[in-house]
Amino acid sequence: MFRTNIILLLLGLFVATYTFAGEAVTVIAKDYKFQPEEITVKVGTTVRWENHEKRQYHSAWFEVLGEEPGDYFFPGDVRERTFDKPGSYHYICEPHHESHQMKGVVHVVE
Ligand SMILES: [Cu+2]
Repeated sequence: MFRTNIILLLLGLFVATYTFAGEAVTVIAKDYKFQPEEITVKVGTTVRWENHEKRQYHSAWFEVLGEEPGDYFFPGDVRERTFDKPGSYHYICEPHHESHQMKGVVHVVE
Protein backbone atom coordinates (compact mmCIF):
# COMPACT_ATOMS: atom_id res chain seq x y z
CA MET A 1 0.00 0.00 0.00
CA PHE A 2 2.78 2.39 0.94
CA ARG A 3 4.62 1.55 -2.24
CA THR A 4 1.50 2.14 -4.39
CA ASN A 5 1.06 5.55 -2.79
CA ILE A 6 4.63 6.49 -3.58
CA ILE A 7 4.23 5.44 -7.20
CA LEU A 8 1.01 7.45 -7.53
CA LEU A 9 2.69 10.45 -5.93
CA LEU A 10 5.63 10.28 -8.35
CA LEU A 11 3.27 9.86 -11.27
CA GLY A 12 1.30 12.90 -10.12
CA LEU A 13 4.43 15.00 -9.82
CA PHE A 14 5.53 13.95 -13.28
CA VAL A 15 2.19 14.88 -14.87
CA ALA A 16 2.05 18.23 -13.02
CA THR A 17 5.58 19.16 -14.09
CA TYR A 18 4.99 18.13 -17.67
CA THR A 19 1.80 20.14 -17.99
CA PHE A 20 3.38 23.21 -16.45
CA ALA A 21 6.30 23.08 -18.86
CA GLY A 22 3.94 22.97 -21.82
CA GLU A 23 1.68 25.87 -20.86
CA ALA A 24 3.63 28.43 -18.88
CA VAL A 25 6.73 30.49 -19.46
CA THR A 26 8.49 32.36 -16.68
CA VAL A 27 10.22 35.74 -16.88
CA ILE A 28 12.40 36.73 -13.93
CA ALA A 29 12.62 40.32 -12.74
CA LYS A 30 16.08 40.73 -11.22
CA ASP A 31 18.85 43.35 -11.18
CA TYR A 32 16.46 45.82 -12.85
CA LYS A 33 16.06 43.57 -15.87
CA PHE A 34 13.47 41.19 -17.25
CA GLN A 35 15.17 37.89 -18.00
CA PRO A 36 14.71 36.96 -20.74
CA GLU A 37 13.80 40.36 -22.07
CA GLU A 38 12.28 38.98 -25.26
CA ILE A 39 10.23 35.79 -25.51
CA THR A 40 8.15 34.09 -28.17
CA VAL A 41 5.18 31.96 -27.10
CA LYS A 42 2.22 30.26 -28.70
CA VAL A 43 -1.31 31.64 -28.46
CA GLY A 44 -2.90 30.53 -25.22
CA THR A 45 0.35 30.50 -23.26
CA THR A 46 0.44 31.91 -19.77
CA VAL A 47 3.47 34.03 -19.02
CA ARG A 48 4.46 34.37 -15.41
CA TRP A 49 6.62 37.20 -14.03
CA GLU A 50 8.49 36.48 -10.82
CA ASN A 51 10.29 39.07 -8.73
CA HIS A 52 13.64 37.63 -7.61
CA GLU A 53 15.05 40.84 -6.13
CA LYS A 54 16.01 41.11 -2.48
CA ARG A 55 14.02 44.30 -1.85
CA GLN A 56 13.05 46.03 -5.08
CA TYR A 57 9.53 46.06 -6.49
CA HIS A 58 8.79 46.20 -10.22
CA SER A 59 5.88 46.31 -12.60
CA ALA A 60 5.18 44.73 -15.96
CA TRP A 61 3.02 47.43 -17.45
CA PHE A 62 1.26 46.66 -20.75
CA GLU A 63 0.25 50.15 -21.75
CA VAL A 64 -0.51 48.74 -25.23
CA LEU A 65 -3.41 46.83 -23.66
CA GLY A 66 -4.89 50.02 -22.25
CA GLU A 67 -3.91 49.30 -18.68
CA GLU A 68 -3.10 51.75 -15.93
CA PRO A 69 0.38 51.76 -14.40
CA GLY A 70 1.00 51.05 -10.75
CA ASP A 71 0.54 47.30 -10.38
CA TYR A 72 3.81 46.76 -8.52
CA PHE A 73 4.93 43.31 -7.51
CA PHE A 74 7.37 42.76 -4.69
CA PRO A 75 10.08 40.12 -4.03
CA GLY A 76 8.37 36.75 -3.95
CA ASP A 77 5.31 38.02 -5.80
CA VAL A 78 4.22 36.83 -9.23
CA ARG A 79 2.03 38.22 -11.98
CA GLU A 80 0.48 36.06 -14.69
CA ARG A 81 -1.00 36.91 -18.03
CA THR A 82 -2.44 34.66 -20.72
CA PHE A 83 -2.05 35.75 -24.33
CA ASP A 84 -4.99 34.81 -26.54
CA LYS A 85 -4.17 36.76 -29.69
CA PRO A 86 -1.07 36.82 -31.88
CA GLY A 87 1.03 39.97 -31.83
CA SER A 88 4.04 41.64 -30.26
CA TYR A 89 3.27 43.00 -26.82
CA HIS A 90 5.79 45.48 -25.45
CA TYR A 91 5.80 46.23 -21.76
CA ILE A 92 7.84 48.28 -19.35
CA CYS A 93 8.61 48.46 -15.69
CA GLU A 94 7.02 51.82 -15.08
CA PRO A 95 9.36 53.00 -12.28
CA HIS A 96 12.56 51.79 -14.01
CA HIS A 97 12.18 51.98 -17.77
CA GLU A 98 13.91 55.36 -17.96
CA SER A 99 16.58 54.87 -15.31
CA HIS A 100 17.42 51.24 -16.18
CA GLN A 101 15.79 50.64 -19.58
CA MET A 102 13.76 47.94 -17.83
CA LYS A 103 11.42 46.63 -20.51
CA GLY A 104 10.47 43.53 -22.40
CA VAL A 105 8.40 42.10 -25.20
CA VAL A 106 6.23 39.03 -25.63
CA HIS A 107 5.80 37.81 -29.19
CA VAL A 108 2.68 35.66 -29.50
CA VAL A 109 2.46 33.38 -32.51
CA GLU A 110 -0.07 30.85 -33.84
CU1 LIG B 1 11.47 47.81 -12.15
